[in-house]
Amino acid sequence: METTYVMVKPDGVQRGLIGEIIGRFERKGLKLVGLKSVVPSKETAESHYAVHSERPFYPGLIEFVTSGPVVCMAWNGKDAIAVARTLIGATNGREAAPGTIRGDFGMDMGFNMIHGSDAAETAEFELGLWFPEGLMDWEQTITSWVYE
Ligand code: DAT
Ligand code: MG
Repeated sequence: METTYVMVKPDGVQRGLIGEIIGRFERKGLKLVGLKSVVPSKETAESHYAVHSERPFYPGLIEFVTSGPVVCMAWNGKDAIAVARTLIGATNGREAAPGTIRGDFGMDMGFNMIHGSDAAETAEFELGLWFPEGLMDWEQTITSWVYE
């Protein structure tokens, strides 16, 4: 079992897609182990996107992600990191496959509504960054009907 960090970005919140996005992860069979909404600080946003700090789009990305509320989530399940990335779709909404979140709702690269960790190390770092208080440890009764 893995846990991944997923975040509805300010454009997803502004467009009223919080429920739609959370619903897709719930219906897939992932287990919610962290959920909150915050307006990210510049420090947190800069740490989160530190790998992109030398890219030309970085200043705009930081301004965008700190511009309003985001929804921070932690989802747990088998191969949760890859499963979440599959649900999310390609970075550019115009190229993302139909059926994915970005493919169904997005038309842009920067305004792509959602973030998902891309590997085990980044998930661990991002979960610690956004949920320093820790995650919820609970048994979900449907688990025995999600996995054989
Ligand atoms: P992803 O969010 O699919 O993991 P990424 O890690 O490569 O994509 O980039 C992080 C975010 O930065 C991405 O969601 C949108 C923005 N971004 C990436 N490449 C960009 C570009 N060429 N122009 C503008 N924004 C970009
Ligand atoms: Mg990424």
